[in-house]
Amino acid sequence: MTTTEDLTPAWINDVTMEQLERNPNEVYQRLRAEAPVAYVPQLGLYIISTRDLCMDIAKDSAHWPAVISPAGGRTFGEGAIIGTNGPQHKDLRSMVEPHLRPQAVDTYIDDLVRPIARARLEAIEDIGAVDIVAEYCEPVSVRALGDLLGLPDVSEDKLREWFHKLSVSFTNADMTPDGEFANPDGFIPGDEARAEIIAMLDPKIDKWIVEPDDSAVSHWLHDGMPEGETRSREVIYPNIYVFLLGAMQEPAHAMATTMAGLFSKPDQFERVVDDPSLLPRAINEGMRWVAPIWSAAVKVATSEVTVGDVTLPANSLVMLSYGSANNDENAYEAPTQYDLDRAVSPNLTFGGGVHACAGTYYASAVVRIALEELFDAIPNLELDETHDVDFWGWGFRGPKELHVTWEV
Ligand code: V55
Repeated sequence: MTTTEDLTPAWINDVTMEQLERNPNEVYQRLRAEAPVAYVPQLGLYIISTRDLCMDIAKDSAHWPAVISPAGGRTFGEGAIIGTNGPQHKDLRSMVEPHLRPQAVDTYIDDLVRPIARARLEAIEDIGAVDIVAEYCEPVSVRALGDLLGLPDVSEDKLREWFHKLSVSFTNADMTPDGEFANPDGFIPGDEARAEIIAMLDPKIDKWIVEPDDSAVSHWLHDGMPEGETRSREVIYPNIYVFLLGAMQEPAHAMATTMAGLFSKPDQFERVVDDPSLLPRAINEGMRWVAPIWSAAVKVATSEVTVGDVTLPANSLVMLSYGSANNDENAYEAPTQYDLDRAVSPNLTFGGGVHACAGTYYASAVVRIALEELFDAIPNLELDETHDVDFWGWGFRGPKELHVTWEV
C-alpha cells in the first residue's frame, strides 16, 4: 500500500506559499517530471500537475466529485457552486447560466462593456503612462460584472477591494501537521469583505424579493422557484462570493496577462493591434500561458482509485493545478513562452466536465471587448521598461501591476 509519505517528494517540504505565489513554475515543472501526483503535507492534499491527469479527473465527476478547498470553504461557507454536486449543483447551474449563455451574452455584452471601457479610456488617454491593471483592466472587469449582477451603486474601488480580500483569504491554504489552518489571521480580510457584502446586499435582496428587476441576482432569487417563493440567502450568498472573487478578478487577469504576453513578442503585439480579429487567439494563448485560475479546483475520490502510476485511497483530496497543466511540456512546445502562433491544443483554463466554468463565453467576450477598445484608443501602447512585469499568485495568477506608456 502506498502511503502519503511515499508520494511526498522530500524537497516539497521546503517550498513556501510565498515562493509559489511569486513563481510556481519551477516547482510545478519538477512536480510534472518527478511526481505528477504528489502529496503536499502543507496543503493537506495531493497536487495533480500534468495536463492529462487533470483532464481525466476533471471529466470524471462520477468518481471525482467537486469539493471546495479547505481555505475556500472557510472563505465562502457551505453551498458555493464550485463545491456542490448532483441535484444541488444542477439547480445552481440553472440559477447562474441564463445570463451567461452565449445567446444571452450576445444580446447585451457590447452595450454593457463598450461604454465602460470608453469612459475609462477617456479618463486616461491624455496621461501617457499608467498601471493598466489598476487604471483599466480591473475597473472595466468589475464595473461590467457589477452592473450585470445588480450592484451599479458599488464603486469600482470597493469591488476591487472585495475580490482582493476574498482572493487572499481563499488561497490562505497553509495547514499544520494536525490539519489546522496555519495562518488563521489570513482569513480576516475575507471575513471583513463578507460582512460588507452582506450589509450592502441584504437591503437589495429585501427589495428584489418584492420587486424583481433584470439584474442577475434578482433572477437568482426568483428563477425556477415555485410561485411566491425565492431562494434563501443561505443559497445565494456563497455563490455571490464566488462571483465577487473569480468572476470579478479573472477577466482582469486575462486582459493584463494577454498584454504582458504580447509585450514579450513585440512583433505579435503589432500584428494584433493592426488586426483586432486576432484578439480571440491572442487572449486564448494568454490564458493558456498563465491561467488566471492557476490552482484552485479540488476534487475528492469516491473510492480507492488509480491516478497515473499510483493508487490513492477513498476520500483523497486532489488539487487540479490547471496553470501547471497548461504549461505541460508533453502537451505544448516551449510552454512557458507566449506564442500567438502556437499549434492548437486544448487547455484547462476554464476547467472541464460538469464544473467547467459557466462564465467561459462571458469572460472571453469581456476581455476581447476591453482589449479591442484599448488598442483602438491607444494603438501606440508600449511596455514601460522602467518597471518589472511582476506576476503574482498561486491560486489566482496575473500581473500585479502592468506599467505602460504611450505618446500623447
Ligand atoms: C473558482 C472560481 C471562482 C472562485 C473561486 O475554482 C474558485 C474555481 C469563478 O469564481 O471565486
